[in-house]
Amino acid sequence: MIDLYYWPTPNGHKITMFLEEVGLPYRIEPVNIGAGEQFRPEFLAISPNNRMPAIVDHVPLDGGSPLSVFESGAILWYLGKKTGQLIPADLRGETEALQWLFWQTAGLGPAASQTHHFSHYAPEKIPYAIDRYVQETCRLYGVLNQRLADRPYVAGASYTVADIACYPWIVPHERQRQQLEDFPNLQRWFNHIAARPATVRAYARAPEFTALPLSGMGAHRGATDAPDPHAR
Ligand SMILES: N[C@@H](CCC(=O)N[C@@H](CS)C(=O)NCC(=O)O)C(=O)O
Repeated sequence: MIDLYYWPTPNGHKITMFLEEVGLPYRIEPVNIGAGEQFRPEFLAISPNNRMPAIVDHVPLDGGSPLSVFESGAILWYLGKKTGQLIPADLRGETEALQWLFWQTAGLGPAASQTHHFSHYAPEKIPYAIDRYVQETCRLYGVLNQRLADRPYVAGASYTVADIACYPWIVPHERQRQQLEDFPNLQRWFNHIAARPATVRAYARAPEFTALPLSGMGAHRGATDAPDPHAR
């Protein structure tokens, strides 16, 4: 059994997408980031960066005590290795998946997150900051669009953790002031992943948590991403 520390944001959706795709049993432990639950000592013990998602694997492959993992990219990689799924088996395919996974966590995720912040949450609208992050997000969409020009998936011929990492950050494209029509290869890939039954099941988990009573959602100063209103 996997315990998933989760809130319905793009980084949270990545892990439900993976778990639904491979059919690994999991139990969701909600971490209401709007209410500051990411700072609870019991959560910090498994996620010292006070961010969700995180997991605890109660049956790790080495047969040892429960193993915790934080950082969405590391969690996807850990679960891919554990299950032998969604990471290509050959060296070159694996390296493609790994580098695009890093590209998402180091590039697309932070840029899109800052776009959300400065466009929608910052108490003061700063045109320079909004333009900077909207333009960087646009550049990254262009990189992904080009990458998908001659292959169906981000890492190549098969669906991998790299696709799962990217998809939830494209879902709120309107909030990032991007139009998918401007990126036809990305749009084709996006529509294909949106229709996967596992993607539909993963996003169907979100409303259970957004429906929970929230104490101060969006008021917490450190919170970078409130729940995704585009969650489906
Ligand atoms: N690099 C981290 C980012 C995780 C992250 O930023 N999570 C946000 C929600 S999407 C969070 O927990 N925010 C709480 C806070 O800012 O205090 C990952 O990929 O897991």
